[in-house]
Amino acid sequence: MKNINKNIGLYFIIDGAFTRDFVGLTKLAINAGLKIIQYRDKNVEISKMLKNAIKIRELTEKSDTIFIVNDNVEVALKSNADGVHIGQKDEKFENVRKLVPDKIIGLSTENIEQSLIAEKIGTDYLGVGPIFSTPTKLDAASPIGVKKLVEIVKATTIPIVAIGGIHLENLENVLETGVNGVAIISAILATRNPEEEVKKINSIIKRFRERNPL
Ligand code: TZP
Ligand code: MG
Repeated sequence: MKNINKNIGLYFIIDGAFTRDFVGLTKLAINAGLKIIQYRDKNVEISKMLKNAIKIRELTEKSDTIFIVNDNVEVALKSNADGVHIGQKDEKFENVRKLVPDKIIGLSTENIEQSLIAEKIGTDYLGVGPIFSTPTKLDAASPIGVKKLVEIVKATTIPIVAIGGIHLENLENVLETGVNGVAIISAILATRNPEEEVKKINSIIKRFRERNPL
């Protein structure tokens, strides 16, 4: 099983609401050297999700790219993914840990209280946000902004991935908060050339890390 570390960089979420080219985008992610990808697919039945997850697993298996399934523990288990990402309203963390004792478990948090609890119960990483407003997740809480994100980064020690409305123009401001990674959907998938966008994002992160080593 692959382990998560603090050097996350771009955490690319391949969201079925934006694309059905899971194979092409997974290959793109692996070729770009991404540390983590997540498969998110809110509007399909479990059997379809499992089929796609298995394809993504096949491609990521022999790579260094960690593969996380959003929301669904069963799909994560059956596809042999490296981990699962759950939200505050999903299955309780303790139950998920029992089901997947050896997998990476990420938890979404929106504030400092939730983040401290998540760290205490043994979450492997946090997805904190939304940082900025985003049309991608309509039921998301209000944006917390970078100041609150800094507070959460300072108060916790586990890896943090910022999420929500992050794009090329605000990426550096988000990195400056001290987060380990940035989760991005629409700023990659709602563009004409996702490969170009991934390259641009990667080069901004690389330049930032050269000046601000972990
Ligand atoms: N959780 C909080 S905001 C969000 C999720 C899944 C959506 C992020 O998508 P985008 O397009 O990068 O803003
Ligand atoms: Mg969820």
